Amino acid sequence: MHTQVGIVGAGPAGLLLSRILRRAGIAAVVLEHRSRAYVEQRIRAGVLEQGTVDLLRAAGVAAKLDRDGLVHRGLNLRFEGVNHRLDLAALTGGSVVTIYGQTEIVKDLLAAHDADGAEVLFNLEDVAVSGLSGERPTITFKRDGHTQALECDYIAGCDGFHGVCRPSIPAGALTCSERNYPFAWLGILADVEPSTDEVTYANHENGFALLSMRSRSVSRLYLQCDPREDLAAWPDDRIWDELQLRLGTDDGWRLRRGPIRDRSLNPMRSFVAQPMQYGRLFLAGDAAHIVPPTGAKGLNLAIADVRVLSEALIAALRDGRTDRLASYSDNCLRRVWRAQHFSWWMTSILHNAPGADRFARELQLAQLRYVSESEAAARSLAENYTGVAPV
Ligand code: FAS
Ligand code: PHB
Repeated sequence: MHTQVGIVGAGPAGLLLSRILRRAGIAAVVLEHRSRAYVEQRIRAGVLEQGTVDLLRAAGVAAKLDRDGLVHRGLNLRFEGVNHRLDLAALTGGSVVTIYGQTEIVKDLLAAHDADGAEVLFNLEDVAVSGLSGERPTITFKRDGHTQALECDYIAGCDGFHGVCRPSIPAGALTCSERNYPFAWLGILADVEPSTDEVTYANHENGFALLSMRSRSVSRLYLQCDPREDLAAWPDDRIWDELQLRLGTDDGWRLRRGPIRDRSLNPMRSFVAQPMQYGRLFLAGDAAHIVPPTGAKGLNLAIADVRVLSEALIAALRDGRTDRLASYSDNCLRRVWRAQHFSWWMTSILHNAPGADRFARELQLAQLRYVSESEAAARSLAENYTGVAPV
């Protein structure tokens, strides 16, 4: 078998890349080792930058997003018992974010593939890539017990942090940088009306908490916990009590409670592999970089990589120009590192690291007060959060 672009991974990066390439007349095949049901139900990100919304619209997969997405013009920071709203739109000359679950984006992209008759290969085993430095990189995989080979002109590694593409690059060809954080997020999805109109981040002496949402009737909340936490030790009441404590304000604000239909423990890390390419393999999304979700950047970074990679692949395969492929990694990494810094900074001012001393705590509060009182400081956060910060 042969295709122009073999795409490993049916997450948002792989599916959007496939969609854009196919609309440009480029042949692409998506290969996924999980089932379609698993991929569609994986609960992850929720905050979309305008650039992400724009690219989804341009790819013709934003009808539901435009109908159901919640446009947010601000966000809230809570600390020392007080809520501080940052007017993102006013601070950035009109930039906003849109709340729309990553699961919905994946479903919308799969529906578009269905409508086009574009096949996504699910439930594959032993996916592997080879021949990366040659003219015919190849993806091998097992399907229904039979090993098959897909020869490609190019391979896009969109297989996430735990995928096979990045590890297939010779160790000496990559420089990996990382930070592992001494805490994780316990996340819940609850069938209850969100208790704030906009995303709310809280720094409490017990730890970080976040109130987000997926619709006007579904809340998405997180609280900082130990990475080794046992979810069984967190019955519903304990989760709600701790969220109320950390998100509570001195004016008696109450958190609405409801049935929790999903809970998960998410480790926190910062990671970058550079360059994001080797031979005819190009990494996009979590396969190349991971950010702590505090800055709501992970999904947006993945989509931004796809914008650059899709344009470069189209230039090479349709127009015969390979210069943009040659500069793909350089064109991504400045944005990636800007998002890395912002995500690390948001994480450092909002989480209580185990063993943090008084000095560290006072530094956090000083930064939070500065962001809440200084227009210049607030504008910096707003520019980065909405994705309009200069890289
Ligand atoms: P993905 O990981 O989404 O997709 C990779 C795909 O490749 C998966 O379908 C996987 O099954 C497949 N794959 C892996 N190995 C394979 C193989 N060998 N062969 C074939 N297929 C293979 N970001 C935010 O902005 N906010 C959040 O709150 C947030 N929460 C997160 C919670 C969790 C648990 C995780 C892991 C990430 C979270 N993120 C969050 C980040 C997340 O949204 C990612 O940035 C986003 O999924 C990136 O998309 P992809 O790069 O497509 O990678
Ligand atoms: C979410 O809605 O899942 C979300 C919102 C903001 C974040 C991270 C996750 O920083």
